[in-house]
Amino acid sequence: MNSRPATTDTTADSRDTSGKIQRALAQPALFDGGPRRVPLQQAVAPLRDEAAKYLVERGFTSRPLPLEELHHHVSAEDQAWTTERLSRASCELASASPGLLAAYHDLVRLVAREVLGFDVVFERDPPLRFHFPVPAPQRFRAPDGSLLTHHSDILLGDYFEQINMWLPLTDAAGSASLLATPFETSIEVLRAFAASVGYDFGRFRTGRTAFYELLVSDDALRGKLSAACLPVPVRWGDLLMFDPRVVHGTAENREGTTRVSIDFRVVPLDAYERLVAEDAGKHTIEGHVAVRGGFYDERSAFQL
Ligand SMILES: O=C(O)CCC(=O)C(=O)O
Ligand SMILES: [Fe+2]
Repeated sequence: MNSRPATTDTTADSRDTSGKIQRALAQPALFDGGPRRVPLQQAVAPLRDEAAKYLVERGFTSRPLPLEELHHHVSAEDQAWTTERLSRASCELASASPGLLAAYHDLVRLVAREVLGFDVVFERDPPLRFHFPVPAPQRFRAPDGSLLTHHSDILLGDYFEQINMWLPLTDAAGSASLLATPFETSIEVLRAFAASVGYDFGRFRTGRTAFYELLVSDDALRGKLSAACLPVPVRWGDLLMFDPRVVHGTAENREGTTRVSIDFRVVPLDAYERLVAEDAGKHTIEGHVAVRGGFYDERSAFQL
């Protein structure tokens, strides 16, 4: 941790001793700033079927139902937000069902081979999220009471080299969908956050809560971000790929429809090898060591 008081430094570079944050934020945007939309309806149809079956297997519904109508059938208790995830019905894929996990692997294989055209390591156990039209909890609120879930996954420890994948299994628009900020504004806001933690890389990559606190205290920054971070309307099966520096978030769903989605992170295999060597294989993401067999699947996408 950088213990030098930020006020004695005159430039960001002098605080960011390794230059790591500066360099990472200066890299060109992936996908022209993205999110890039890739229509994959045919490949995603099995995931929709498996998600409907999972809900029956776990007793959330009595029969496989259209996912967008779930809020009429799942109990109010199972729709409510929990501390770890959007709702009790939400889960991690690997623990959900073998069918769902197999459909996820098929999709990762296709994305690497047909969409990206290069091999990647991929998240072993990503979330299947059910975003029901119910009130959100009081945490992560702005002073005006609106939900302030904005973040970049970099602030959760994810690597700058990552590609974020967000896959809706239902149509989604407005507050039911993902909120995303244009790349330039995202970088501007992340630079402001980096300055607020003295360009300390350790504080930056664990900065999710500090980022929220900065937004609460800085009205101008919060105003700029809230105005720029807007819903991305999607059809089910439209994969959104985006640069991990894109600041994104979840709104309180006021649309009267259920949104179901899977979000998973991938890292190009060559970047992964370099990062693991740099971090000596010790870095953790969400409590898992950021290595194959830990946060990432043992196999690369081409090995599936
Ligand atoms: O699905 C959401 O509402 C949030 C997703 C997210 O934060 C992510 O994909 O990293
Ligand atoms: Fe995220």
